[in-house]
Amino acid sequence: MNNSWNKRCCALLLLFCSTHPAMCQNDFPSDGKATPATVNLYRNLKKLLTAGIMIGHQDDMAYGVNWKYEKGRSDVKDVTGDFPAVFGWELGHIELDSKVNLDSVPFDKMLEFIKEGYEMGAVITVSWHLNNPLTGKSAWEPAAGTVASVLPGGEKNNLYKNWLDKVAGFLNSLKGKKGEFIPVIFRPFHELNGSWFWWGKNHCTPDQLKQLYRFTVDYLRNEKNIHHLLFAYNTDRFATKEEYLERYPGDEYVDVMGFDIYQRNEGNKKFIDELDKTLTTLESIADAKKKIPALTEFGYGTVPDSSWWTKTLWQGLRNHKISYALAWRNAGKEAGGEMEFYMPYKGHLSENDFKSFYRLKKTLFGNDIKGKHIYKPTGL
Ligand code: BMA
Repeated sequence: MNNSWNKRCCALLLLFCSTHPAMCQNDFPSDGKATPATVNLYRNLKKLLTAGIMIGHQDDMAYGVNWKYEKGRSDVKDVTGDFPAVFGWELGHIELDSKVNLDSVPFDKMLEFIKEGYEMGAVITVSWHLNNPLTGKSAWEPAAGTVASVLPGGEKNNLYKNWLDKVAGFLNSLKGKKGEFIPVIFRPFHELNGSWFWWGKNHCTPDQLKQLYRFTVDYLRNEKNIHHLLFAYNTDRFATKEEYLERYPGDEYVDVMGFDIYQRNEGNKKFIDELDKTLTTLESIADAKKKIPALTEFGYGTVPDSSWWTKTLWQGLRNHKISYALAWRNAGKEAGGEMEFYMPYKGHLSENDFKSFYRLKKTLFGNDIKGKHIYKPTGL
């Protein structure tokens, strides 16, 4: 290049950077138009990787074992005196215009809880167990052709767009005190390498899932003009890098890379080994792509082991630099009489061990991240 070309390029670059300052810094979310708070969150989440692992909980402020909607209450807080650092919420049934989600959480209450979490300086993540658009049945009832039916040209594409309009309506109502949008880590189509949901592995090709993911992100960004989201790509347990990336929609669509893992019948040692190994693979994939690794869901149903937190979970997590680990919901007694919870409550047999887990330097809860100002440019 000759000198005058150099000068012209430089001038253009300067002009571009003066109108798009955030984009000229190195680390930017996948959405080139992400709001300032979203960019700050993205960068601060990366910085926080060296500080420790934020511990999160689904539906934490809404209910716990034996209680519902008691202001300021949380099972995590009952046990530790502190809130989680990450709050997970669920949009399933918003697509039906329902006032409550599939777990009976009213959307108007959820909105207030999200605002509260944001004001505390915590991270907000949202999942969506949306119904099967082809059959009208639940997310867990796959039917051949569902994914194809919602893609452009498919018979349910208009219906799916209508559902996304409702998601967009909710996301657009998430505003902080100054009217700014509250950044959210949105993780659609989670556990996509399993086959229990209609978007799962046996019910569509890798290319169809990629198209579905991209369509969803593009629609929210470009048609609904939503720019306060970080997107999480989220499998279940996986064995290899190839398996993890088989359905990956592309770097322009993803900010957080995670997987879900639940301990079931395997012993502690097997669970620790698998968690440890899978996190190592995840970290190397996320590192190569400059994305944020996270344990997007975890749990050991009813935690039937009094030292599970420090002797099992922490043993699997301790050598890793991941952003957060989100425990699933403390539903309490289900309609059928069985108990569902993944965090201890006051009086639970793992309560004391959870306090020790809380005190570990590298587990981060509400008070640990409050002062980090993760939505500010000068955060941390
Ligand atoms: C599942 C269970 C269900 C719940 C669903 C969506 O893992 O907790 O009870 O309806 O998640 O939140």
